[in-house]
Amino acid sequence: MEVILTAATRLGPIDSLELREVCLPLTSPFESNFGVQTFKEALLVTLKQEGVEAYGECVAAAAPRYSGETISSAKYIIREYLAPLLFREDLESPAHFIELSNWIRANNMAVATVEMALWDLQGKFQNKSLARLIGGRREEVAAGVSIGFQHSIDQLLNVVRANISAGYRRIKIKIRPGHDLELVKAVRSEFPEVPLQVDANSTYQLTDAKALKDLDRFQLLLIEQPLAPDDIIEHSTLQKQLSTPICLDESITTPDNARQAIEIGACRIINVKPGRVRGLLWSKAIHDFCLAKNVAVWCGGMLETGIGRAFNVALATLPGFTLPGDTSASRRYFKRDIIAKEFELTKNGTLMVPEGPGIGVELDKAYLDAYTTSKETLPAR
Ligand code: OSB
Ligand code: MG
Repeated sequence: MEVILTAATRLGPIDSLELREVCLPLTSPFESNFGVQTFKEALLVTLKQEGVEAYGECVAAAAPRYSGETISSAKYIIREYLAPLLFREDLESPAHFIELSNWIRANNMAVATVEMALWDLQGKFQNKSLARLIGGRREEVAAGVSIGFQHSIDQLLNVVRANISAGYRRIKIKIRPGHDLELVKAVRSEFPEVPLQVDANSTYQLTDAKALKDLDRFQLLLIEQPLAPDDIIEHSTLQKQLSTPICLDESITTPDNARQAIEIGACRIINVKPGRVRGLLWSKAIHDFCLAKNVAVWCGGMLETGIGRAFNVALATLPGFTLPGDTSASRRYFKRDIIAKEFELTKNGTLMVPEGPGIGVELDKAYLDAYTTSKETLPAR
């Protein structure tokens, strides 16, 4: 795509913003502490400016389980408070947008949706891939896979086996009290060497420390988010009792709380999801701090469509992303993704980083329209 622009030092005012909800069938049901998902409901935004389209994807779900945000709350925040910032003459950049929206408490997922679309727009205007725009140098990123709860241990082993054969570089399984030791033990006995980690999605309490301590002998890469999101202090108490590194996901919402969590020893690894931390600017700030402190980071996922996946992949090209991400191929999630050229797993167990301008993926618009459940355009005309 050729984009020729008059010396674009500013992004604003944006011509229009479209809010679109889609509902895509998943390849297989995904069961976690948040329930069983058979569809992915996603809120997508499209910014239009001087004939260029830029995209963003909100990681909020329909219900406020993983975080307090929902698709509806994000739409409300975007419509009422964020869209007006886009229509300002003086809007300069994603960083300027973050500054202008700084007064908005919480609602990180809503802000991230628009911030990321602005990065895509900036990349397209400057004819640079998002990965290069943010300073990433990798051409491919290591892919792990997150496996939900299964009906039986045999079924879990089947799924793990299939994903290892497919070439995924790391396996993550979900655990919860009463469904932890037996699962880890089964996977470890069949796959003694596979890089393995577990995700508890806040299902444990400090009084369950013994059950988590029992996992120390299985050489797990990490235990993700054992305790409640606000329990930073309790995580530091727990980490002292475990040799396996704790990795925080839900708890980490800002560069400041990431720094505090590391300073008090609440975690030794961070799962960065740009959609959870207001977008790429804060993701990069968390990355930069962790890199300086020698704390590993990796890029998590929220079952994103090809749009959100492209942002995650670009982020994971930064040097501090040293562990494989939950950045799996399109096919692991969807019968069919909304992008024209789906993300595929390479022979090396990686995803290739798109090289085109911005997020570098094109939409399959007819398919997208067929799976759209609602659409509105701002400013309302
Ligand atoms: O906790 O990492 C999580 C999916 C939805 C919400 C939260 C989480 C997840 C996953 C899947 O584990 C990650 C992915 O493959 O996108
Ligand atoms: Mg998680």
